[in-house]
Amino acid sequence: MHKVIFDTDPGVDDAMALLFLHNHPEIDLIGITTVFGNASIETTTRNALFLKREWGIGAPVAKGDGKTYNPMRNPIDWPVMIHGHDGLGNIDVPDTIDLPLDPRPAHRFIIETVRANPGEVTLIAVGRMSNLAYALKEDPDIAGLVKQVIIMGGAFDVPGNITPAAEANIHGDPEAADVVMGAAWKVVVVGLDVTMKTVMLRKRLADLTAQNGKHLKLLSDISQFYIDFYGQHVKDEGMVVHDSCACVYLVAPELFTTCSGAIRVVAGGIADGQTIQKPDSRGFPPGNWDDLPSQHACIGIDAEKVMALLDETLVR
Ligand SMILES: [Ca+2]
Repeated sequence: MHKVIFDTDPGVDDAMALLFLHNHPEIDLIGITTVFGNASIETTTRNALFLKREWGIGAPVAKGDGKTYNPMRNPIDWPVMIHGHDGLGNIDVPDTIDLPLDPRPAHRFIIETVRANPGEVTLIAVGRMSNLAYALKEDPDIAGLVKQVIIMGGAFDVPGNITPAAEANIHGDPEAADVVMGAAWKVVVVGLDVTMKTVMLRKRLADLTAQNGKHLKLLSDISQFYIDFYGQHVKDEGMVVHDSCACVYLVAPELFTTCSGAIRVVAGGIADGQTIQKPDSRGFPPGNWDDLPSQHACIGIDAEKVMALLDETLVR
């Protein structure tokens, strides 16, 4: 069993990823930590509690601080045109959910849960990297106690999605992402190079919902607004399933190819939030990538098999 803490900003594609983690028989979801990005921290946390309640998920929810690693960063508008005003596709999520939060802030929940399960926990981070960076700042030694970190974010040999240089999760907190990439733990970056190839068609989601209406009806309702947005960008009416793609990596890494090397994140200037890897196979004069751990950027994917595994798990 893979013990997982899911660090998330629900978020439509986050909701699908959460259902994948909840349904997969080899995954033990032991915590959900919330971060801001697709919506405010209040909204993403309320949404995490809502999905927990609706899908009967046992894992506790711990709320993030809702602050970038560098407090001087200017706030970015919430992407309401993609995720809706409620962060879940404008389905009228109740204002409050009558479920308790874990009393700890997200970064401390991560620290204490990792310390209680040394060497066993995978962190899957599909929002901004703020909580992970704050956890490392408070307790740098957890890097050696985490099994691996899988993140959805970044873009290496393809354009970004919020600027030509940057992917949104990284762009929302570049200083945090640079801390996460530079820490002495194994990071696998599942970025736009591969996620843009994983598309859930509207029709396919309807077919899956017909097979298992109980949980998928809600997911389908949540997803329609996002598909309306992505429909302009994706052929055949579908949605890119960024966050699910990162979760599939956990149980089927053989469906991905990776490039190893130190990764840095640009902070400031026109390329703010850009991810740049120094491949281990290339030599360069001394520079800013030296003496950092070699991380793993996904550069190839068997998208058909990834989507088949996603389909099969969502209908369980
Ligand atoms: Ca997300």
